[in-house]
Amino acid sequence: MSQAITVQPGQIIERILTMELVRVTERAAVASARLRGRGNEKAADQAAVDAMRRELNKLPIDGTVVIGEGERDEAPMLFIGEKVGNKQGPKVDIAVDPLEGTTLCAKDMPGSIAVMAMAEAGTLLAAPDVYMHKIAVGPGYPTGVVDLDASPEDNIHALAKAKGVKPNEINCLVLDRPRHAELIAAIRKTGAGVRLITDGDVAGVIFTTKPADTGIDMYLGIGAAPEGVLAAGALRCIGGQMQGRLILDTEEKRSRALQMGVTDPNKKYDVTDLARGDVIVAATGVTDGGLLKGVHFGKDVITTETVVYRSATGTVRRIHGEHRELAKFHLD
Ligand code: VTB
Repeated sequence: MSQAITVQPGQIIERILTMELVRVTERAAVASARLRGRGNEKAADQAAVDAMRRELNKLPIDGTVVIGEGERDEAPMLFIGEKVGNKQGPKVDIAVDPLEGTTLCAKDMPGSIAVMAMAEAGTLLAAPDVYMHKIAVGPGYPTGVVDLDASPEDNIHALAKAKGVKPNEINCLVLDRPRHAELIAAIRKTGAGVRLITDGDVAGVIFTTKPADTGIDMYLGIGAAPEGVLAAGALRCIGGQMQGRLILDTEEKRSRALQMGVTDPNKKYDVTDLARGDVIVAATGVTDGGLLKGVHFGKDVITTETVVYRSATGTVRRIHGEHRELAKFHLD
């Protein structure tokens, strides 16, 4: 008896592409991992960009980079608006951060990843490379339990109540930056804990989706906008709530944002405004970290760990790769 096909026709290609995304982030991760601990952020990033771009251009997609290495004049590769793929496939938006946490990689510290998202064309926010105020919590809470415009105190109390715990049992994750001194003090005043990270807030947001494993209930603070879109893509797949607002504090930033289609500079974006269509997100560890193991180089084998999220089904796969055809990796 033949089995009914349960995948919608329009989604079949996308499903097959899930594994292709894994290949792309694996290659970017391996390329930059060779430069771990060399103190050269630029070189590590460039290696990841080259590998990611080369692999993306092999994919059967008609892709447009909406989140990339920068605007055309400042980034020769994977710039915003660059076309990627062999054009023999669906029109898709591409968001990349070939090496998220360049400093972590250059210093061989935990948590650098190669990450990308692919989504239905026109559905990812084309965010300029500016800062974004962000707040995120994992799945299972009532909609609107926390709010970007509420005080940290109110958010912690609301979240604690919804979780059924005391505020001092809530843990928040914040980027360790001087700009967050007040935020950190306000969180601690409630009795809640703050885990500080030096970089890597894509993973930081994702940590909120598994508080029992990560110990993190909420992400708060100001990080980069492109990373906000990538994190939102992952939350669309796993569940959870996120809000963000671009920080457009100069005329130059506002006009740059306007050129990218941002007509309301004060808009509070919800997770579905940041990534509103079908989306797949893949991330491979570069250095060992809380989300993923890093790349390990053996004599005859290179190992990688990748997680790939798909919004159409909410499926999350963790893929432990053992790569034995080492010759192809020497390109990287
Ligand atoms: C964060 C962090 C990134 O940028 O988004 C941060 O998660 C924000 O910028 O890994 P500042 O470093 O200027 O504070 C990164 O550090 C790099 O993109």
